[in-house]
Order: sequence, then structure tokens, then C-alpha cells
Amino acid sequence: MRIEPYQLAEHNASHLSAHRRRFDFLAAEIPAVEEILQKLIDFQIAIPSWALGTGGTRFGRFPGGGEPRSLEEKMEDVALLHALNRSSDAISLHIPWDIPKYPAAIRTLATQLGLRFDAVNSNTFQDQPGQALSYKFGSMQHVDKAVRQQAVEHNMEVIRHGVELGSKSITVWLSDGSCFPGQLNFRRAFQNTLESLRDVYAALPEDWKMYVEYKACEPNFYSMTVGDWGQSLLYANKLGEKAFTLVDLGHHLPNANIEQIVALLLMEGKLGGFHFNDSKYGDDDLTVGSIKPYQLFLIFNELVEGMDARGMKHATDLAWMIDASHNVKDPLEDLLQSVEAIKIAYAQALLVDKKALTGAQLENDTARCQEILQSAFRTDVRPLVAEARLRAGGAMEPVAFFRDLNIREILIRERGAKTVATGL
Ligand SMILES: [Mn+2]
Repeated sequence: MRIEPYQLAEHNASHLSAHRRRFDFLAAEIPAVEEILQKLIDFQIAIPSWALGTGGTRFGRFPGGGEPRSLEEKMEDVALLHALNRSSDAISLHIPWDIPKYPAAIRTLATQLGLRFDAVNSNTFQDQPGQALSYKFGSMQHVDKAVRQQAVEHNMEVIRHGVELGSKSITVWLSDGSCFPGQLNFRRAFQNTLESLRDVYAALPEDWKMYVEYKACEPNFYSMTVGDWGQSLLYANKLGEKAFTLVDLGHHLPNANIEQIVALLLMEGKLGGFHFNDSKYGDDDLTVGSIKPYQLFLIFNELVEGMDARGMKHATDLAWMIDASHNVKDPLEDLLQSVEAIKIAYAQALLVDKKALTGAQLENDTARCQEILQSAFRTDVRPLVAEARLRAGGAMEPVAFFRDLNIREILIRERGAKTVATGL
């Protein structure tokens, strides 16, 4: 469905006077407000194709209706999100769930919808129908060269699909590892994986990047062959300058200091991208900012500080993506909330008084350091984020707009109540 400009205008008009009051109050306190607004307008977060349908757990799935039935409809849903928040101008595809049958037509549709293709994602964590060899005991780490070769060829195919669409990067997440002590020779698993990744790396086009995503556990529960940022960084360093580490917020052991990981990867020039989600226990894939908003702010504080230290462009020099999916919310409302949480944390990080913080750090004034960080975190920046969205042509209150227009009901009428987005 398409959002008409008059619908946005009516919605925004109804919220305008309250917004102006809040925004003017806040803006008066922020000297660099125009600069911050521009950064917020520029900052875009890619939407993964698999987040547009209701997620499941291993116990069940409760589809909500009106889910996209095809790649085209997934792109329409992302365009809908982008129309509301003006911050979701890219889609990240998963192969083989989203193989474009007619790439030229898909590219044209993307242009019409104003969307880009973010990183393409390969899948060697499942066996696909008709697949010759099984990934039950791993893919790139497998003891059988033929299985490794099959995984390499799949990744090369993913790159070819990405090239057809104008994508510039591939994210490789491997479920490889072991469930029981003794099952794997760790060194052999690493070497096999490195050799496989090297073959894929060699097939990268000149202007492409490869993101090596790590995960601490699940589906393997004794060891993961790309289990943490150190292992990912080892692979990335050995592969070459087009290979980077990708941080997924849900892929760490409990209480890991993710902000420190981010700072060091940025220092090494090896942070490639981000998968945003939130979690209480493990890879819960909950809405960004729903459980630990302070941690998200601290991560953004390191991102902003580390990118500025290297003269990087916040909006474009790293790949920003959401990777969340679950059972009990409307997926589009969930994504609107996630994008909002990311922009709030980013805006708060932009408010940190860096000069004062550096001064306090150099004087070992620990209490002052905390005051400076928490002063930014406790600022209600929602009017700033709303103002940026308004100036970019979006909706003042995206979730309210989504509900007021009964968008889910319209999608159910268009697509049916029992549609299932492809994927797990
Ligand atoms: Mn991920």
C-alpha cells in the first residue's frame, strides 16, 4: 500500500503544536542542534527481509496476517516503513529465501520505492530442498572438502545475486561449531573455515566488503567456530582489507562489554557493520532498546567517538541493520520501534560533551565522567528525533500513524489473513 502525502500532512498537523513546544524547549539547550538534526536525517538503518513476517520460536509460530508473500511485497513493506520514519531506505536480503527471479524488475521496483539493497546474507545453517550434501556437521568447517565446496559455491551464488541488485557486501554468519567436547578439532575447524572464506573472499567484486558475523552459542552449544569478536577479527585480518567483523548485539555471552568490543574494532579499522536487537538472556532478537537502552546508548557513544576519531561518516561508513524477529508484536510496529530506539541512542550519543569527558578522564574524575554520560542519556531527545523525521518528510508519530490508518487491516485485506513470509 502507498501512503499519500495528505495523510502524512493531516497526521503531522494534529501533532504539530505539542511537538513545537517540546522541540523549542529542548533545542534552546543544544548549541549544535542543526548539525545534530542533519546527522539524524542522514542516518539510515537497513531492514532485513526476514523481520517483516512474524518470527517463531522452536515451539511454534503465530502468524499475524497480511505478511508479505513475495520479495516484491517485502520491499513494499520496507518502503512503507521508510515513508513513515524516513530512516529505513535499504533492505537486506537472505538467499535462498529471497532469490530475485527477475533481477532487473526488482531493481526497477527498488528505484521506484526509493530503496537500496544492503548486504546480502548467505545461509549454510539449513539444508535446502534438493541440496546434495548436508550441513548437519557444519558447512565451511566440515571435515569433508565436498561439503565445504558446496558452502563456498552457495556464497558465490549469493554474491552474484547481490551484484545483480547493486548490493555491495555479503554477511557470512556460520552456525558451524560443535555440541560436544571432542567432536571437533578446533584448529582443523578454524583452518577449514578460513580456507573456505578465502575462496569466497577471492570471488568478491573489487568494491565489495565481506562481513564475518560471530555468535557465542546456538545452534551449537559447546563451541562455535566463529564464536566471538576475537575469532572474527582473526579471520578478517587473515582474509584482507575487504573483510570486517560484524557485531550482532545478541551474539555475546551474558554481560559482555559490547561497547568496549566496538571501540577496539573501530580502532583497528575492522568494524564493518552492526545487527541491532535487544536481549535479556541470549540471542533473544527482541525489539532494539526494549531491555537495555543504557547499553545501547553506551555502544553508540563508542561508535560516535570511534568513528569521529577516524574521520568516518556516521551514516555510510558502517553497515547498520536491524536483526530482530519475534512472536507477539506486529512486525512493522516492532521495526518502527527498533528504528526509533536506534535514533534515540544515536541522538543521545551526539549530545555527549566529548571535550568535558576527555578532560574528566585525564583527571581521573570518575564521578564527573559518569555525570557527563548520564546527562546525555537522561535527556529526552524524542523531540529531536521527531523533528528530524518531520523535516525528512516522515510521520511525527510513526506507530500512531500506522494504527490510526489501520495499515495492518489494509494489508490483511490485500494479502490475506494466513500469509506466511518466507524464512524459518
Ligand atoms: Mn545477525
